[in-house]
Amino acid sequence: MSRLSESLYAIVDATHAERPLELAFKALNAGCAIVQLRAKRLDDVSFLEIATRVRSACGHAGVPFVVNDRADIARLVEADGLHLGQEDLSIDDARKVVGSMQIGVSTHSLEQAIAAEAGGADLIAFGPVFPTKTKENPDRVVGLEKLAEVCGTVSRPVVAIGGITPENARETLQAGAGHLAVISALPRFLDDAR
Ligand code: TZP
Ligand code: MG
Repeated sequence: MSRLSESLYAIVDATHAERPLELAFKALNAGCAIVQLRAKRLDDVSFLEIATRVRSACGHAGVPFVVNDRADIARLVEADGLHLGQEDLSIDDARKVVGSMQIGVSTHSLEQAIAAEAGGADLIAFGPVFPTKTKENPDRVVGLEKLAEVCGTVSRPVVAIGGITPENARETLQAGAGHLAVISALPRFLDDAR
């Protein structure tokens, strides 16, 4: 059975993690597949500084680095990807800033997932699959059946997000998710990977 860390889309949340850089380095050491930096309440200078350092670490590790929300910062640090929510820039507008960079889009229904793919998303994040306390005003829990439906419908890779833990990781992958995006349980996944 494959190691879970290989399926990990590690979201380093600078609002929730005490030491975001340390967490990013740990995730890379554990062999995670992708690192995303999320910073809802960080000033621009700090966001750019952390993004520059995580970008560099990801480059050395050969792991794709994704910036959440901020097309400008993604471009400045030459990230591999930008991640957009339903209320962020449209894919078309973001492309004017980041060009051909990979763009992921958060979706919360089958309709949104289909629309994101039609709009040119390279990757579809779908959730919350399970209840989550991390996101402010989270959308309704979608569950594993809906995840499987989305995975069976869209052609782009699907990343499952929301309430994913080492306990529910396997069933989430079995539903068809390519990767597991994790914020609060990330330290637990990394401890398990040692
Ligand atoms: N989008 C949907 S759920 C979520 C986001 C950003 C939060 C995921 O955090 P956690 O702690 O892994 O549930
Ligand atoms: Mg967003």
